[in-house]
Amino acid sequence: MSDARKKELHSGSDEVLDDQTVKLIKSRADKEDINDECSSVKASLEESFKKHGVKGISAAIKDKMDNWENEKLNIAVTGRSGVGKSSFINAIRGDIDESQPGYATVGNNECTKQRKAYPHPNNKLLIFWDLPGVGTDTFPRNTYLKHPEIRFQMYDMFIIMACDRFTQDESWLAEEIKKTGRPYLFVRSKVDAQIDSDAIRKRKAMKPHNPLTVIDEIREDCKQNLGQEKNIYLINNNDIFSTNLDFEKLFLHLVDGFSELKSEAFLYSIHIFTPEILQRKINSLRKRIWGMGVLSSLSGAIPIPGTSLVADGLLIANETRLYRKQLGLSNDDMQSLSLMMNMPIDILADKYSLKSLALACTAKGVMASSVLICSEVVESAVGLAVPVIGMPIGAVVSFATTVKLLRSILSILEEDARIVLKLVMSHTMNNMQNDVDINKKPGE
Ligand SMILES: Nc1nc2c(ncn2[C@@H]2O[C@H](COP(=O)(O)OP(=O)(O)OP(=O)(O)O)[C@@H](O)[C@H]2O)c(=O)[nH]1
Ligand SMILES: [Mg+2]
Repeated sequence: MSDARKKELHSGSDEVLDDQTVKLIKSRADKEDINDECSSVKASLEESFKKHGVKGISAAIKDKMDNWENEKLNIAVTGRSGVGKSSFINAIRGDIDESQPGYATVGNNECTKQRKAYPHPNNKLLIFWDLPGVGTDTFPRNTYLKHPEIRFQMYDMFIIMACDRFTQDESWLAEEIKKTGRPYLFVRSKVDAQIDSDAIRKRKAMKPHNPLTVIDEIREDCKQNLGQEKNIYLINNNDIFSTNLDFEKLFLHLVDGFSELKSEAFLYSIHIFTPEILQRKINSLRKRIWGMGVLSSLSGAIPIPGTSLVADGLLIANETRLYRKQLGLSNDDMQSLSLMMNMPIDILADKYSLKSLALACTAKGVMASSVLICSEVVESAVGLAVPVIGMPIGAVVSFATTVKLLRSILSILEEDARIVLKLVMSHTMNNMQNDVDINKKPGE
């Protein structure tokens, strides 16, 4: 173990998790069957082990686990002036508002004549590029692709945006992108404004207004103008969770539209939560666990005093920190939740049975708690779960301990994340309902 690692392991508080949390982790760990995990990875690990030895596997897994952090992602958002590009870029980077750094200025008077980069606050390598739209006086079709402001070749994905009819210019641009093999999609913004103006028209004409009909009409109009194109998303930049609109689908399209590593980089950078996005994050984090088990069995695992167990406390503590951040349960997230709910964190945690704060453990804390959590749980698993043939028994124990602990911790945090998401969603809905009530004229 390196000196830096030793220092990190022994830094911070060595507080043991409280009794209740230990019991909870233990009961979950008891239920986790890790053999399915093992059998699926065993073969490929044995292969790499033969080829590269212990060091080779370690490096390969570390690369697989952490490489998303080094992935560059350039996403172009193009569209004519005023269609809502800046609003979208703020929304997708986590609903950034005017008071936050990196806010893209939104307004009616600005005009996109120069491209501008907007890095994601969680990941400076994920950049949204605000590009001028095609077909204007300054950016006519015939010079658009070669224009020095556009740099057409450098993007991993194109988002083509309009707030009313898509024209032949946007279809032409899609054709040009298709030739390069890069992915693209269409976004139709300001759907809410069209719904509102339909409501006014219908009210004047004393006809019934149905927002779903307006949405269908917009979808049909997009189809008419874009022909065979399938990837068309209707959104309201001011409310990314609008029901019946497509922000969540658009987000998932972006996740799925990239290669594996870029897809992970996108998923892990974005701090937006809906039930489906949360599920994707959980699935992805769960997939990392076997690799973490192997890493802990290959390096850094140290004996847990007084037992036959070994574990890599630092690895488990770091991974727990990643889960909490990814699932919207970090200390900062909990502070924001407490502000939003106007309730001190401990009372909030008590009222909604949230465990994530209790899991804010240091490496030393994990090691101390592992004794309590793991002794019988892991011993019963050893022998069944051999990650790689020829490994010493200590490594096997470490693998089993790490996998069981991480699975258990993730499943506890998953429950918290779902509770928090429900709280945030119902709070947002209530606020919006209040806004509607406030804006309602008397007698409406
Ligand atoms: N109702 C509604 N208004 C929106 C939406 N998106 C943007 N707007 C408004 O439309 C106006 C222009 O939005 P921007 O985001 O500045 O548009 P832009 O494409 O960046 O404009 P340029 O920078 O001039 O090219 C602003 O007043 C926004 O508040 C939306 O989805 N719904
Ligand atoms: Mg703008």
